[in-house]
Amino acid sequence: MTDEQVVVKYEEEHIAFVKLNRPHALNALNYESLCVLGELVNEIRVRRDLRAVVFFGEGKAFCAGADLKERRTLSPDQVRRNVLKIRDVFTEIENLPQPTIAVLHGFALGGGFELSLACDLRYAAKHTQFGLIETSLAIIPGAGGTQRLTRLVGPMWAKKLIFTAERIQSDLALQLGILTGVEEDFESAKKKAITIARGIAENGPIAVRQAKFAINQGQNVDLTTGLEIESQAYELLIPTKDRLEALDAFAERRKPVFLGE
Ligand code: CO8
Repeated sequence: MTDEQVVVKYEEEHIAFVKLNRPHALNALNYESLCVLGELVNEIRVRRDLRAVVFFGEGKAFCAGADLKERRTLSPDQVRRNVLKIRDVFTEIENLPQPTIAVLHGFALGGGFELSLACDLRYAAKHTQFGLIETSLAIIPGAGGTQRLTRLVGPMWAKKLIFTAERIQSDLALQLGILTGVEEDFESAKKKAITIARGIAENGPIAVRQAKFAINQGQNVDLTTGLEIESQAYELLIPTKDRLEALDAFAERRKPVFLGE
């Protein structure tokens, strides 16, 4: 480990912020960053008071992908270790019970783009460049990109983007359904993400988690199974105090206060 804090977590009210913090390397992901990222994600997972998570990058980019300088020094087994690690960490991010939002600016390339694809929502600054550029390095997207991008944009566009390794700008990424929204610059994209996170945090937290669970689990199953997952997720909400609080608040013409109980 180095003295540098390669990934930083802080919290504001019910929202966790995870900042990639290797700006001198455009937040490229080395093995240490992946390990710290994984630890922080697992700390967030068990926190009932955290209701949304915002990921962003320090400096002039979100993330330029795998650390190519480190990669050059690795044996094939160490490369396998890194690929397994990145895949596991991104799956842990995807499976976080809290909604996740990525704020993208500068570059979101390779593993950096794949990290954002593991998040639920993506807001980008106008001039951000996106690309699953791995085939230009004689590898393929190995951190979920071939699967998650395809589910978002369909196989034709996923193939075009991955085969050509092209970098696209925010406007096309928005058009393709990769982005939830585009803002003028990093600050406004982050502000937008925080506004969305705060809005989410005001809703019933158990309901939001159950909704995320039902959507994620239902994506890869047939409709009948998906409807059964939804029904079970709903069932868990019936005995909650928050559900009764919502009904009381409606009757009393006030805003509900949800405690996550
Ligand atoms: N790894 C390490 N260092 C990097 C990386 C990187 N990916 N990207 C940028 N840097 C460093 C540069 O070397 C430079 O450092 P220094 O000043 O010490 O030389 C600093 O960041 C700033 O970069 P540039 O001067 O190059 O900045 P530019 O604005 O001129 O260019 C680019 C920005 C276009 C993003 C350019 O830096 C670039 O092409 N970077 C490489 C992008 C890339 O190919 N990423 C890898 C994609 S493949 C991948 O992510 C595979 C993931 C799959 C699983 C991985 C398991 C771990």
